[in-house]
Amino acid sequence: MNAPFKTAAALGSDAGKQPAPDHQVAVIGLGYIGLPTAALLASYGWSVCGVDVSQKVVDTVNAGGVHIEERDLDALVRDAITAKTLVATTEVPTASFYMIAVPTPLGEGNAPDISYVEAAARAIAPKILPGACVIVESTSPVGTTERVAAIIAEARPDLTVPRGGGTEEADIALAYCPERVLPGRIVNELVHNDRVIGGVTPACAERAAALYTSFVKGDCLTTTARVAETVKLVENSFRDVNIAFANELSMIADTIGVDVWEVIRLANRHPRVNILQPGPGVGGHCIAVDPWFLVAGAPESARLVRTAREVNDHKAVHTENKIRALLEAAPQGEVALLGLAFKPDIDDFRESPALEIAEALAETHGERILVVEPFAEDLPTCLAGTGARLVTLDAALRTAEIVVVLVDHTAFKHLAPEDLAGRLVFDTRGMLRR
Ligand code: SAJ
Repeated sequence: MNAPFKTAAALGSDAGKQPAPDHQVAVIGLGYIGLPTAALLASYGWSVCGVDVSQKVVDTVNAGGVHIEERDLDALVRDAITAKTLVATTEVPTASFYMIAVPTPLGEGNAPDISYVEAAARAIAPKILPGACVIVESTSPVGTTERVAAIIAEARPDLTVPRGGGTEEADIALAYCPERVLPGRIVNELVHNDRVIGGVTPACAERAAALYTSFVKGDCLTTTARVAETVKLVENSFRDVNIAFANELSMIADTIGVDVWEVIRLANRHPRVNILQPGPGVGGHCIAVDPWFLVAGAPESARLVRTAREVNDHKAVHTENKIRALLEAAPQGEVALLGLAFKPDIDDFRESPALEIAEALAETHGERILVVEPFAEDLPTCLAGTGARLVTLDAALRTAEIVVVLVDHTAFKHLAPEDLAGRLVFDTRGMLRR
């Protein structure tokens, strides 16, 4: 198709402007999404420059190492560094594609903080050449891609920057393409999941799609930037709302005295019912955060989404209170807390309800807490000095009178009824029933 933005070659000859180089990608932010994406692009023949503000991260990657645990990532990075198709730096280079994969945390009052995305846009602006394409991957409130366009337009009056709804020719392209990969399966899902690619204009979406179709085996579906931004928030809100239903059911079941796991197991035998699993609350940097971005965009309308967040946050308090009751029931006993991660078989403790519960309990009962977490070498800082101890599962089972399953790590799944006989047991994940 004829792109309404000017191609690099055209600009190089007829506009007298130097065009963006071909086949070079700059990935801004070498975290859980940026680093796997950068290494994967490198393995698909792109010349990739990974950019991070942390010199330590840059040095680790340039040495062929990784600073995060993720299946298959270490080999991918090592191979790309050895092949010199990936290099890391703290400075944004000139490239044909810029991919922004920086954090978008929650600020005051659960308002989205897009300052890292804005900083990335400011760093890209002086380097960008005609024909280049900027893609935002960070989970963002609706309108963020247009904000990036505005920042670049302000810094570069010499360039024609595309505007929302516009179709006129532009010097650069801008798009939003949300990551949707599951921690623990990132490398596989980067290749196999479908992608939603939203352009500030239709031509921008096509330009960005050229990057994704080079390595994605799923479908690459194009739309507008605002729709793509909303899609991402909706996906994670959908899951949060559904987990909130399961968590609310578990609290209702506690009140009316029925076994929630049995209720869910049997209800799910209905052909159109599929209830998710209750737990100690919802964690991670995505599902526990992103719904607030949707709420911030339409606070009056987003009542169910807000309530789901509140229900899931409250589930952690409910769980903590149930453990406190067990501590009172066995006043001299130690409690073994199994797991601190936000979900099974990962080393990620961000927004983890298990960690939050352990921290709250340690404030009052530190000396009685035995933490078992195969993915931690040391106690997290918030537990250090509280009296809580990090021990092996075997050591915990030697003395603990109370056993609480907070995370259903595979390493705990061999626990048998005889291992727990004579103890007070609270299984927040239903692991022991499976
Ligand atoms: N959880 C439950 N019960 C369940 C399922 C999950 O309590 O039945 C809890 C988990 O224990 C965890 C939290 O929810 O604390 C989130 O875990 P998750 O596995 O549902 O999701 P994440 O945060 O690892 O990844 C999600 C994914 N989004 C969706 O499934 C819609 C992933 O595809 C996204 O890319 C990712 O968020 C992200 O980065 O946004």
